[in-house]
Amino acid sequence: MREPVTAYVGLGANLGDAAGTLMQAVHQLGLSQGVVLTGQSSLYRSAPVESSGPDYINAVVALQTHLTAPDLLRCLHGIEWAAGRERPYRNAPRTLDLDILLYGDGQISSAALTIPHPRMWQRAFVLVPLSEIAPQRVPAECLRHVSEQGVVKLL
Ligand code: PH2
Ligand code: MG
Ligand code: MG
Repeated sequence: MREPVTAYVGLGANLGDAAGTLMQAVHQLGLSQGVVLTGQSSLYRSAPVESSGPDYINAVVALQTHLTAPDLLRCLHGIEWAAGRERPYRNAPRTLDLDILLYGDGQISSAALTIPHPRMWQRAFVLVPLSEIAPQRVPAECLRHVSEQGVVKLL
């Protein structure tokens, strides 16, 4: 079998019971074939960035996986679908968004998938929870760069 890879997945939602949906998604991810959860950040609240609607709830999880990145993406899409995700237009408010942020040290650029996630380095709602569980993966300069973006850690 392939060596397991450490991947980081960003979770976000701003429709319905966003915090509840995120926690349910983490649970579903932990039950997924070929995935072992190894870390979970706190939940964070932030205003929509290039999006609209209510404030978002965001978090990041770490996992070990034998899945390839495309298979992991398919798994995430299944969990999004089960949470009622619709895609009426780009960056529409959503019940659940699951993004692969990092997949080991891999770099992938295909029509379906870009890793590292292309916008993660500009977004506090990704970098702040990621730095909570994997500070070694977030350059201090990137974190400083987004420090003006309001992200509130929830208890
Ligand atoms: N996701 C987006 C666009 N904007 N803003 C916040 N605060 N949180 C998100 O998760 C988010 C966003 C596209 O995926
Ligand atoms: Mg996203
Ligand atoms: Mg997405």
